[in-house]
Amino acid sequence: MSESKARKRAPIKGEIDAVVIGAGFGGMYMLHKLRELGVSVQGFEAGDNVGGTWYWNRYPGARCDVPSLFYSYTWSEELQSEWRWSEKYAAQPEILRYANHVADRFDLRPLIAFETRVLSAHFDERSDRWRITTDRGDVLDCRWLVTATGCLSTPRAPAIPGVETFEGATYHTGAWPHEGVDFSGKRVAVIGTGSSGIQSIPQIARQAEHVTVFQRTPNFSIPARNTPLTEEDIETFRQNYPAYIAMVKGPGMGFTGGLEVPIPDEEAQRKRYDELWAIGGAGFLAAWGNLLTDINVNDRAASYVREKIADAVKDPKTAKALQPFDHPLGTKRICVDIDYFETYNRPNVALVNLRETPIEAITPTGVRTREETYEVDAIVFATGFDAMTGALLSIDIKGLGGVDLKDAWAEGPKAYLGLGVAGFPNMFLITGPGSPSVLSNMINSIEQHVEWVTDCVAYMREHHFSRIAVDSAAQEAWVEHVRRVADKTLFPRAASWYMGANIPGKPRVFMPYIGRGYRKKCEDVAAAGYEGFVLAKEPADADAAA
Ligand code: N01
Repeated sequence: MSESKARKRAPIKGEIDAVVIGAGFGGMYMLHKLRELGVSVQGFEAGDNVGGTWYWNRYPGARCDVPSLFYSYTWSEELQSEWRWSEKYAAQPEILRYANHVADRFDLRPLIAFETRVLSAHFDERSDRWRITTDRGDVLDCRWLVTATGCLSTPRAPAIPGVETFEGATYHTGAWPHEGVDFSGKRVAVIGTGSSGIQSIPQIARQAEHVTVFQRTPNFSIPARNTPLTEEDIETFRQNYPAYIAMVKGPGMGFTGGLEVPIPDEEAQRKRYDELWAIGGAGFLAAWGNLLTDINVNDRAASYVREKIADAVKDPKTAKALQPFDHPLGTKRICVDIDYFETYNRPNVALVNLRETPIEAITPTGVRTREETYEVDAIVFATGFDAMTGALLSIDIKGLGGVDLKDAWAEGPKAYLGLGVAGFPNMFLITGPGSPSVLSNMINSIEQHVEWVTDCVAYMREHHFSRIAVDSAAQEAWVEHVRRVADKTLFPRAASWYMGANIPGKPRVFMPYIGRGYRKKCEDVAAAGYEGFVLAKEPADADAAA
């Protein structure tokens, strides 16, 4: 959206209690809760509507990999009972409709300035307030800054030589044109085979004249077995809802990794995999509690999936190239697909294995590998995101002493509980690095963080605190704990975006928190008067808190 097309409005200036950046599921709920608390709040959103990740990722086949009944807010019974999902895994348009419904139902739009990017956030230690500026000329001073900028919201296109010379159309799955794309009669290159590529390739192949998939690393994918939801499905879910809520609010946030469980013999294992394969979806990873911690257990499950790929793909060379080999199952985000591997049996789809023949350049008319040039009309980059930190670090955020967040995170992101950062008082991250975030059901994690932040703001108001600052020793201890817990799993063995490995030069740190008991830890911290944070009544000696 160019600035000239953006809706005109006067710049917003002055003082307010809180600013929330982002109007996805995190930002929307945060706005609702703060307003409910009686806090004056302004939201800023780069898009021209709500929905966050579901606003931007409109590529064909975009669909949630968490069952829709679970990918729903739980904080409003009315909302829960009046919204009806149509499919087991909702497609992007339906999730976006849900986000819009929430915005209307709870009258959130008046709180949000759309088509507005926050440029800077600078902390003023004399007033304990943040000064926020935007690309629309807004200048707002606020006590609390909440970043709800999303974990996967900064699309990344690789710097392939010659990309700027390409004369056809280029698209990124994470910034898809709103009007959609008609690939009929077109020769299309898709670069990237993560979740976005795996979801979009079957859909593009149905429409385009020809699709060439450029794959650097094959990924594990489990069939979704998507179906329409029946009245019976919904009734069963309603009946089990209290148990579901108890599980969500339980200490483990539903994550069951790391358990030592006895593994039965080969035949019984196979039976279990057959059952889970027939059910479909990411639940395959829950086959055994130690699937993500014990390489022997993982190897067997991975072999099973590789066999399934070989069964699905007719051409043996293509099947071989599609079998993941360089990471344990589930240590890169597991993909959930509809007809992905079967799509390679179509006569109009070809796979180029970049491990054998890397891309050398993009030419004005196609993609050139070491061995061949592929003439195409369009290129789809399904090349992922600068995950977890990209959106935050694209904002000029300066905390105590004018320290830049980019410098504070030069060795990788450091945050206490994924909620706050030492040296950046009164700033809260929704699902920040060091919290379960992308390893959990995002909606549940968002709700937990929003509610924790709301309670914290209420506490500060009640006790007349003007500053809450993360204690750097508590932060160091938490970061170390996050690392140690991750090291007990197989996750660090994969060059994944969880590790920052997809971005050249990004420090390799396992960013999400994979341990159990996270919710309880956050509750205990709050109950102990915000242990690990330093609260101050007056704008004061900042160093005491940093
Ligand atoms: O991105 P990715 P994504 N030349 O980073 C390849 C969520 N999501 O957008 O592995 C050639 O996973 C790269 O290859 P390699 C979900 O959490 C959710 O697909 O680096 N290839 C890889 O194949 C997911 O994990 C849903 O060797 C290049 C691909 O691009 C996350 O978003 C749906 C390349 C990037 O895969 C990210 O998924 C979609 C190059 N220079 C996404 N550079 C749901 O279902 C990169 N690649 C909810």
